[in-house]
Amino acid sequence: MIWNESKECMSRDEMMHLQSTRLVKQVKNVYHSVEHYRKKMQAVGLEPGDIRGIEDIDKLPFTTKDDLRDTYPCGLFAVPRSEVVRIHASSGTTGKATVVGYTRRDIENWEECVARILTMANIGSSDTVQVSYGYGLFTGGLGAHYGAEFLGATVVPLSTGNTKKQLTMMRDLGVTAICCTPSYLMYLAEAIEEQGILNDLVLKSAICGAEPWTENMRREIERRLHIDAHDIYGLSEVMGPGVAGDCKFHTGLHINEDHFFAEIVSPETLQGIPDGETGELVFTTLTKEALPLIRYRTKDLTSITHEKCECGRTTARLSRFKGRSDDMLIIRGVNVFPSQVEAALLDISEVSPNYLMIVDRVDNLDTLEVQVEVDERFFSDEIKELENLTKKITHVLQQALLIVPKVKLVEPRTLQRSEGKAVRVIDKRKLV
Ligand code: DLL
Repeated sequence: MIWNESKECMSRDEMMHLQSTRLVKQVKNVYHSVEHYRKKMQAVGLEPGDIRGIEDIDKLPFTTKDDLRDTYPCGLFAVPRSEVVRIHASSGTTGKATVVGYTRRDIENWEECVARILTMANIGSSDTVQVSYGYGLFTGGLGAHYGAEFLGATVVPLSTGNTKKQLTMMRDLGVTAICCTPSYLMYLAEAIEEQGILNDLVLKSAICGAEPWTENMRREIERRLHIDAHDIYGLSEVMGPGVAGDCKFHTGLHINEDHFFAEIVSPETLQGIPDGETGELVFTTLTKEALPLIRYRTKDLTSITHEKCECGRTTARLSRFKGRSDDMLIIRGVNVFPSQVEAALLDISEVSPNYLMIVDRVDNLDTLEVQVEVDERFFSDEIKELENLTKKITHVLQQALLIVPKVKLVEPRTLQRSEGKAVRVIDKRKLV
């Protein structure tokens, strides 16, 4: 089934026409409502009238996470606060979070986008959907929740953690679909095998995203749980989950193109590159009211195709994500920048800002160890003192990163120094 045939199966000409009309309106809107955009456009001598359609998009300046940071918290909002009905946030590159907002209409469009993707995964009103993405400032939980509810499905809002309860609910409530990160689903699959309860479950599909995963991992999940596993993509700045997702043919993620115009550019030259070639994904939000973004550089690496899919949808498709062009890590679904660790450590006088992050995946769960050099002036042989310092650093990093790292103190000047770019991260996770 297709949730919204009139939008998902438009001819390319109709889609481009719709995108053009929406872009022209959005550019006028941001020029008049957001000082930061107006200044950026004026700096390159651009007026709203210069943008007459999608073919003019590359005249517009790019937007990056820095623009959001420089206008923290809500400087890019295009509506008065009274029209904002929801706020979410994700990690910024340093101490400051990236704050995003939604009007009532934004939430309605978001619900629709997620409902389209759940429909691609064959989920409908008679399904019971367990949402095991985190609820809160992260967009995963509430985003999936509203979309599933909009579809008319029965939603079980479990959020993350408490695996025992997740499995009890899944079995007792007859859950037929689950939304969670792929690594957490692998972890659940193991727990299900250990408890020998697979035959008690009626699970038929999973909608996984929020972190990179491979086609092999998707197949492995399908094999172990006897379900269909689907990919869902999104990012808080642009909306949250539901920007794109894959249908039963698994030949790329269909973009909700009537809301988000996608470009693929070279991260070096920022010039557009042809269909099928890998580059950085850039989005312009065509309908967002609270936080419209013009040519937002996602830093995600992928390629695009505009060919019609076997499922009947005509929307452009993104290939499975191949990584990022910056140093952002995704640990247990949470975005982490090494610069956040550095910023947090600078506030602790007993340590030097030399650190090493070791990311691994143990039993399908991501782990983070942060090795920190103790400052010479504070180095002590007293175990109690070192324990207290470890606790203090763990607490500070947990506050900054929203995940609990394992902190390991090391003696002064023991972490390897590098002559070029410092090596701050060792990521041992192998995506197979
Ligand atoms: O992760 C939104 C989301 C929630 C998507 C639940 C899907 C499911 P952020 O926390 O802002 O938002 O992180 C966005 O996560 O730029 C990608 O690098 C990565 N990402 C998200 N989905 C996928 C995916 C949510 N399907 C960042 N494959 C993005 C690979 C993904 N990477």
